[in-house]
Formats: sequence, C-alpha cells, structure tokens
Amino acid sequence: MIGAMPVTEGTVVRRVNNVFWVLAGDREWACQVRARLRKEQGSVMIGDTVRIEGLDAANGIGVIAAIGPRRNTLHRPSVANVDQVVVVVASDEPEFQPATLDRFLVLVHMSGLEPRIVWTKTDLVAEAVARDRVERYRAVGYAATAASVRRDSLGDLPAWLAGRITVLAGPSGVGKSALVNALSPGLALREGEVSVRSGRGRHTTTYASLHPVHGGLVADTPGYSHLALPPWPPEDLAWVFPEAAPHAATCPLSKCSHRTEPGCRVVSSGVLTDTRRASFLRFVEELDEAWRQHQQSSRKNEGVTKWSGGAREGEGRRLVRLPGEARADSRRLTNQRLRDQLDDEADDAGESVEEAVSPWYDGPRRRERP
Ligand SMILES: Nc1nc2c(ncn2[C@@H]2O[C@H](COP(=O)(O)OP(=O)(O)O)[C@@H](O)[C@H]2O)c(=O)[nH]1
Ligand SMILES: [Mg+2]
Ligand SMILES: [Zn+2]
Repeated sequence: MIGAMPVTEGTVVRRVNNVFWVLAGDREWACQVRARLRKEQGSVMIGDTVRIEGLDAANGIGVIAAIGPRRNTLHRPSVANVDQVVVVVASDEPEFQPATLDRFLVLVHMSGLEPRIVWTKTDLVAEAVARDRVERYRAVGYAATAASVRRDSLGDLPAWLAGRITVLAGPSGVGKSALVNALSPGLALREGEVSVRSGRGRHTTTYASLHPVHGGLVADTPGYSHLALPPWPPEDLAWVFPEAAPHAATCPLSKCSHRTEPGCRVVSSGVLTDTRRASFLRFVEELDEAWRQHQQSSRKNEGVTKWSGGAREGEGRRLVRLPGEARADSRRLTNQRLRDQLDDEADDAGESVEEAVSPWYDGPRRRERP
C-alpha cells in the first residue's frame, strides 16, 4: 500500500547515538526526535511511551512527535516507567552477602518501587540452602524465587515479566546478563564481563536497552559495587524494612530510630532477626552520618539564602522532610557531595565514578496531567 502509515504509539527500547528505536506493535522503528519536542520536553528516555509519526514502513523509520507522561524515572540505568526492579543475587560465586541484598532492597524501596528477588546460580549450593534463603525473604514479604541458568530453571521470573518494564539490578558477576540471555535465546548479551575503568572518571555513555521477553521488557544493568544510601532521616529506615514498618507505625516513642530504645515497638516485636537486624543496625549508622552531613550542608545553603534575602537571623526555612518532591529535591542537592565522596572510594577500588553512585536517586515523579 502506498501512502503514510497511521500515527502510532510505542515504547522506546534502544538508543544508538541520536536514533531511538521504538517498539510499536511487533516491530521496531528507527526514529529521530522532532526538534521542537526536544526543546519542549527535553530528551527522550528509554522506557518512554512515545507517539511516532511519518512512518516509512519500507525503511522502518519514523519521527518521535510526543512523549507520554512518565510514571517514574530511574538513573544509572536511565529508564522511565519502570514497573519493578528485580534484585539478582548469586547463591555463590560471588558469595551471598545478606547485607548487599538488603542494601539493594532498601535503595529500590527508597526510589518508590517494589523490589523482587532472584537467587541465581542455585546449582552451586545445596537445595536446602537455596530454599531456606528464598523462604526467609518470602516470610519478610518479598516476592522471591530461585534460578539457575545451568539447570535451565528460571523459577517465577518469567511469570513476573509479562506486561511490565523490569530492571534487573544487583552486584556484578551474579548472573544478570545470563538470566536475560536465558529468557531470550538468541539475544547473546555478553556474560562474565567485569566493568573496565576507562581512564579517569566516566565511562563513555552507554544507554540501557529494553529486551522484549515473555510479554514484557527487561533491562540488564552493569553491576554496582559501591552503593551509598541517600540522606534519609535515620528514624525513617524502618519504613523500608517491610517486616518492621507496621511496628514502626505504632511505636510510641517520638524520633525513635528503632535500634535499642527501651519501649520501642520494633525492638519489642522482635521482627528483625539475624542478618536483617544486622543490616538494619548498619544502615541506621550510615544514615546517621549521611543525614547529619546533609543537614549541615542544607544549613549552609540556608545561611546564604537568608543573607541575600535579608531575612532575620534564625528565621531560615524549615527543612521539609518526607515525602515526595521535597525529598527528591534534597537528594538532587546532595548528589554532588555524594559524588565527590564516592569519587575517592571509586578511585581506591579502581572503578568508574558513574558506577559508584547509586542508580536509584530520583524517586517517583508526580504524574503530569495532560
Ligand atoms: N554456575 C552458574 N554460573 C552462572 C550462572 N549464571 C551465570 N553464571 C556465570 O556467572 C558469570 C557472571 O555472569 P553474568 O551474567 O555476566 O553476570 P552479571 O555481571 O550479573 O551480568 C558468568 O561466567 C556466567 O557464566 C548459573 O546459573 N550457574
Ligand atoms: Mg552483565
Ligand atoms: Zn521505635
């Protein structure tokens, strides 16, 4: 048939330089972004729902004419409209570290998303060990499953993917790329690649790709080894430990960090046990420090504002906490400080800074009304 195809909607799944690949129906279109759109709405993100026009079916090309409202955005990898983050941990090689898993879980919760858990490489441990770990986290309230690509067993993972945009996250070497390959034979993502440090500082920008698998879209991510918790009030940590949250809600103490305070309901409930409790105590201490530093730098900023605005001494804006936008703003403010701090850590570890900064900074964005 001759003539323009109708305008259609699709999802941005890949980017190569300034060409965005849009999945619409059962095919991908190579699209440029209309110049006016770039000016009005900024750059297109992987995961964006877009309207494409001027489709040329013979050459598979089109133009992105509009970006739909974003439900949320993640950074590193930069992906919009993420429905879930699946945290991948290895049963062994690298050795399972509960604190590392808990840190990923907390970071995903803090960005407003629900984490799920896959233990992969279960071929490397006794079946009972694998089962116990999964059961433990299920008891806490997480969707958790076991997998082994060596044994062609992917557990509940395929069922979780349908109709959703999923990001796989987790330390490097745990088997994320191998899982995506197993989900989509023929894809052949490179496995066993440890991130290489490229000179001083940043990797050349590589964009996340979304792969169509089991009726959904999945993004593989590089591993992150240094993950700092963002500056949250330490007393809010219990909100991102699902087993502790209901008890924190009824804790009678004010400003309680739910550590060891006499009369604390989280403590007396005994819900935090063993490694979960160890993670909790460790993270509270990290937040103590991160939050204290954050408040110091906020006070400094307020001082400047007061002076230039001529406001009276001691009358600075109160620091607004939780939830939503204010928190997201404070995260953006402290991003640079964290980046500086992590720069040093990354240097020590011989890794790039991009990887060192937590990928989960921007919380959910308020949905814009058209
Ligand atoms: N024994 C075993 N090895 C695996 C499994 N999945 C991945 N691997 C190996 O673990 C290494 C790291 O895998 P990769 O997918 O690159 O990890 P990523 O860094 O998380 O993407 C590779 O050598 C894989 O072959 C598994 O289920 N069992
Ligand atoms: Mg990989
Ligand atoms: Zn308490």
